[in-house]
Amino acid sequence: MKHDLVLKGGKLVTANETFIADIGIKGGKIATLGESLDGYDVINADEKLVMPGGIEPHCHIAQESGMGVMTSDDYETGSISAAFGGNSSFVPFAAQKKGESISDTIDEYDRRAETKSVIDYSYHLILTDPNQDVLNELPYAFERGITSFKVFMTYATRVTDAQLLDILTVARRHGGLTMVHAENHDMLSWMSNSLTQAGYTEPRYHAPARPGIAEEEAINRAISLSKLANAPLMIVHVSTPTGAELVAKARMDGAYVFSETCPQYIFLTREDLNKPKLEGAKYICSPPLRDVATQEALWRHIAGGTFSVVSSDHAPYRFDESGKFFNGHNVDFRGFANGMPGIEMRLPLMFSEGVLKGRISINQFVALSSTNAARLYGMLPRKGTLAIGADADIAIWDPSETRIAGEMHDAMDYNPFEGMKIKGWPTTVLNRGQRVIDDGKLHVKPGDGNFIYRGRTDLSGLTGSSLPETEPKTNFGAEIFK
Ligand code: DUC
Ligand code: ZN
Ligand code: ZN
Repeated sequence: MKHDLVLKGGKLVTANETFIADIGIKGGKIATLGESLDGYDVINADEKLVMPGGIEPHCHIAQESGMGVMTSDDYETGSISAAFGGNSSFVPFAAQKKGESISDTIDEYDRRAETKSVIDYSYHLILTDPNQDVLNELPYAFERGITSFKVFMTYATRVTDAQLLDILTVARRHGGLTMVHAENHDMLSWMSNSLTQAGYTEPRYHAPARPGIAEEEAINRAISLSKLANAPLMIVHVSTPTGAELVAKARMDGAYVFSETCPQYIFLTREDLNKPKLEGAKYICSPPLRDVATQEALWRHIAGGTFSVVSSDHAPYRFDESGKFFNGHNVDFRGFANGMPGIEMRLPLMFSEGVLKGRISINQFVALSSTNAARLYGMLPRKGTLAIGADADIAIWDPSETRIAGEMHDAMDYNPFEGMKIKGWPTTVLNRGQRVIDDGKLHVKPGDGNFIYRGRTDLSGLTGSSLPETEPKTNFGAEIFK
């Protein structure tokens, strides 16, 4: 067979194996894995690593924050930056506004994405107003191929425990995944008020205002709620060793609990918040940066399998009045936009510091950067692996290229990882067989990315946590989860 495109001679890496082969692509899909394949077009991948394109599973693009600040990146700049960082698809958030129906939220984000994205995309739906009408409408999101939902345990948009149980239950019934931002709201408010009333207002006090114990308490509670509903839960941006241990324990028990951490928690510390002249505001993100001991513990949980994915939590707000200083300069730490960029840095950082420094294997890198996200968010086997019939979403990496991190392709005016020496960069990214990035250049146009219609979360390997009080055979016949 003559293929549209052949990748020749690369070292192929999946979540499970590493082997030398050509990849033959036809009609945007992987048609053949073999030797001496024939193609109208050829990319020489000798000396290179050929991996599934990254799937960025947590990023904020063309989204207003809880404080009403629009991210600097729209679907064009955000997707371009993601692609230069080795990603062939991404899943930002579609954030429901108070009182808005789910169909209106999805329609609005379709308008923001469809003529702009250069790579394939989907959305997680952020539920800020889970009233009964919205719960009744949730199955409609599944019809639209949106099968994951994020809720907050803090901020004005926080859900109560009962609301979280409702969402977990509906999501479980349809095979979806509930994602949770786990921090105890009252602990954060109390600490913030105590600090600001005593005059501790600079950006660095963002860290003590959000102590690790607030995350640990909320993670523990969220896991308990997930166990009660026997429903899958993804704890996003875990930043504490104890939080990770709670997840590891829940997983050992077979519960449907998953988690992610982010590069900022393993490469930066709260000392970065203490930079002079409000520079510390660049490092305000939530949960906040922690310390060196935390970095080491989180690496162990990455290597040991506690975390299914490492996401960037790219939340880009420029260091000017459009972003960090939307409230002006004269505000306390609560008044700065909350988040930092990193969509283009996630995979190079994990490759350079993870794989090349021997902290994780190259196969773990693929699992953490692509395959597990595809599995959890209903995209496997179409995305996230190098298999016959899969979309030809592929990243070719040069493991020897070394660069100092500097300006990225996003719409930001700073890079929190600037100055780091990074070895190993993606040189070519394909999305459905099309060159997105090659030779350092963009080869597609805004709008070439397609919406990814997603399916169910894969819960294989976990037994769940059915409790005697919720099981009809041990609770005197009461059917709770119909
Ligand atoms: N949570 C996120 O996931 N991103 C930015 C800020 C936040 O609270
Ligand atoms: Zn969050
Ligand atoms: Zn986020």
